[in-house]
Amino acid sequence: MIALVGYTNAGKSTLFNALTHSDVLTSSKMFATLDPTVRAVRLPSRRRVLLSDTVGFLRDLPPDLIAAFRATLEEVQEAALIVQVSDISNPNHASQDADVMKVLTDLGVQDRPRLQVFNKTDLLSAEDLATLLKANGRSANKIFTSAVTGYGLEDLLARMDAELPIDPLVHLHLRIPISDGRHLSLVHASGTVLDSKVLDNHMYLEADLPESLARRLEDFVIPASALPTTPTQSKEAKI
Ligand SMILES: Nc1nc2c(ncn2[C@@H]2O[C@H](COP(=O)(O)OP(=O)(O)OP(=O)(O)O)[C@@H](O)[C@H]2O)c(=O)[nH]1
Ligand SMILES: [Mg+2]
Repeated sequence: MIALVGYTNAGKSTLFNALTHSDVLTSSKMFATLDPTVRAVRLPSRRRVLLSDTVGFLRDLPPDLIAAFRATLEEVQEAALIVQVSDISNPNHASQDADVMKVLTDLGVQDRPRLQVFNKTDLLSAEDLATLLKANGRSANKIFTSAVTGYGLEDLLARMDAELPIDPLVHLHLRIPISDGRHLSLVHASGTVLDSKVLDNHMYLEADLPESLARRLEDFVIPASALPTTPTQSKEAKI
């Protein structure tokens, strides 16, 4: 999981849409509307990862936003990579970034692999952008983007690929309530479902999943000792 974080209005959701637009998988479509803030994105290495959009940070968050904000913090805490987005055209962006960094520190994720994305470069003059690029070079974990024009998005995907730790696949049997669209969509979006059936209001799934996601789904895993023997045998026979 990669989490997009940043101050409100930085362009996280626009970036999220631009990055995931072409990768809405057929298998996850039925769940797509249930959790619009987590979607799969394909990296240049062809591996597929989950990208999570979060509620923007804001000084003096209004009370009705606090609940939504807290819910997304969990995604940030579990993220293998944090992508911090800021609006480079906003003259206050440095102080906003400092606020965001404070929140990340409060969450204990200040040392998590992190990329810094300076978005809305299309609002800068060509000279200002050139100066910034020159000052930052291609060093550090800084990427300049425009979610509107698509500038820098390929670079961003490549950097995500490079920074994201290796996440090997594990083979699992899961039992998830049908009503739990959120977890079902996670399995479909980032894993390969080999077999599924519905029984007693639960979806029984056999899937290959990235280890990081498997950890999130711990509560739903059916231990090998509890598996009925027949389906396993027929599966092996097929292979
Ligand atoms: N010019 C320009 N506008 C952008 C860019 N990215 C986003 N915007 C605009 O900035 C505004 C805010 O974008 P959002 O994607 O909603 O910002 P956000 O970070 O998700 O905001 P919150 O959800 O409040 O945290 C919208 O009007 C977008 O169209 C960009 O690269 N260039
Ligand atoms: Mg948003």
